[in-house]
Amino acid sequence: MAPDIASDERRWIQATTVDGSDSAPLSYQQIAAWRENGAVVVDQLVPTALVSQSRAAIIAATRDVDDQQPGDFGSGGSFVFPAECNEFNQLTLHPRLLGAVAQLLGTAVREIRLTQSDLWVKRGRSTAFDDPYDNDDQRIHVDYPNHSLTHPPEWNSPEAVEVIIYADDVSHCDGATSVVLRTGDDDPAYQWPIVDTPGVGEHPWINSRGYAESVLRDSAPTVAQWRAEHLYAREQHVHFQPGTVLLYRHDTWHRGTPVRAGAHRVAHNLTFRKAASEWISTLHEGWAWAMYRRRQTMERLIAGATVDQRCVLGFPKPGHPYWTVRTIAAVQARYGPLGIEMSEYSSAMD
Ligand SMILES: O=C(O)CCC(=O)C(=O)O
Ligand SMILES: [Fe+2]
Repeated sequence: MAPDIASDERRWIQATTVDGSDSAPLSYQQIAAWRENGAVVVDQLVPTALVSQSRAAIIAATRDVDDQQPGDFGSGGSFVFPAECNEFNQLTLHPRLLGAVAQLLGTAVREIRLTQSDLWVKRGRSTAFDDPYDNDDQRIHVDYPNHSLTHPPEWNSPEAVEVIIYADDVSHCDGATSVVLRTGDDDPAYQWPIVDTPGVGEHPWINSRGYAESVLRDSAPTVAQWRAEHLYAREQHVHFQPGTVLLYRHDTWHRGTPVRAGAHRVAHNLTFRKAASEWISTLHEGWAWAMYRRRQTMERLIAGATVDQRCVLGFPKPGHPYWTVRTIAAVQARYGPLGIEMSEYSSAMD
């Protein structure tokens, strides 16, 4: 197991401020950090007010949860897109966030798709919970195995962006995400293929660091040794305040670390993929179930969204062969009562 590192000895990744336009918010250096090192941490990408309002909503909704029980990732489906929280939905499709994702993937906003948006209250425990599947002190991992049916493409052709929006201050709650920044093509941490992680191939799926590394020490000692030397020993921790955003990738080594006893860390986890990468699946129930709800939250979101935001949910873009005079009229008939504006779809037919 890797040694515990006191927080004053930690190497921190500090956020840099975003100051570009809404459609291209990130600087060349911020994009290069993500593309080369696998992660970049930024401030002022999304409005902090939306972050704190979503935080307040989930804290209120989960007031009765026992802090000392084992915790799994995410909200268990209770706070996923589309949620009954306008601020959370707005953050999920915030134009500056979409602009940043498109910059990182080198594509247009209309060519990206949302596949995850989940809010997670991670609760600090007074005593560690002794369970291999507990999320408090995670094993170092990459995320692709529970998003993609395949393996991430070659490093220089990324197809997905992962996002964590933090709603708390790390100096009050701990729970910093740790990341291993890639140093170049011959970085021993990033040799191809990326399979030496619990849950891939013969390595059993275990979440908790202590259990995962001890099982690997028995079953695959060279893998355990490599993970200790090249992954845990190189961890750097994300320094966050409310509104800080970590942008990383499906092939970036990282993990969640324990939250301070008694504290709550609220984090909004999102994933966007390129439209063509259909092997990256939507992580939670998704939009179809959401349209089986009496409140019509999803339908209202579609009607009120911009054309770009609709595309990110998979709605056909203007000019797509789906659109004919008759389909435009039919979709107008469905969403017109909810206020949809469809002139851009009609003009693209001319
Ligand atoms: O919570 C964090 O800081 C990271 C979580 C994570 O990596 C995961 O659950 O896959
Ligand atoms: Fe992860």
